Amino acid sequence: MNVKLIDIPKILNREGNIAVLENGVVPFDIKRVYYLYDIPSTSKRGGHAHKKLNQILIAISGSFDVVLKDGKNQQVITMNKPDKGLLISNNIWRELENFSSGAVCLVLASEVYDEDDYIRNYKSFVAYINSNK
Ligand code: T46
Repeated sequence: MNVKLIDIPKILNREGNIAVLENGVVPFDIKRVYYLYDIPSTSKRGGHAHKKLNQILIAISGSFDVVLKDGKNQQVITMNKPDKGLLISNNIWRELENFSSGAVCLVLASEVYDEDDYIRNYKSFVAYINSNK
């Protein structure tokens, strides 16, 4: 599946750590940054795929699960470390769930927001990827 966990370079310090994302670590030019916060633990976010957009998700605080589907296989990745980034390429269905209290999901995105880039229906997603093979 076209997803990858990235180790974010960090500078460890007894007084507190710094994690740094710069060119070379992020495999695309960042055009947008957003974050999900104040998320009720029962929330389910995502439930869509993107035609073009590539993104990196980071659990800046707390934890959550990311369910990933490519139309054939499914995988669940628990995000719970602020020095790990989950690179999700285009054409991957994602669902975010099991948010811990205080969880914050930071997202680095390769494109500005465009609702036309979303596929928000799973059947349409499967039809879309099969038609692009
Ligand atoms: C993703 C997951 C991790 C905007 O107007 N601009 C934006 O940049 C974003 C991200 C959203 N919106 C609007 C669109 C909807 O009216 O905010 C509303 C909620 O968006 P959505 O239902 O897409 O939120 P999530 O949390 O389900 O998904 C978001 C991203 O859209 C998505 O790309 O991978 O976070």
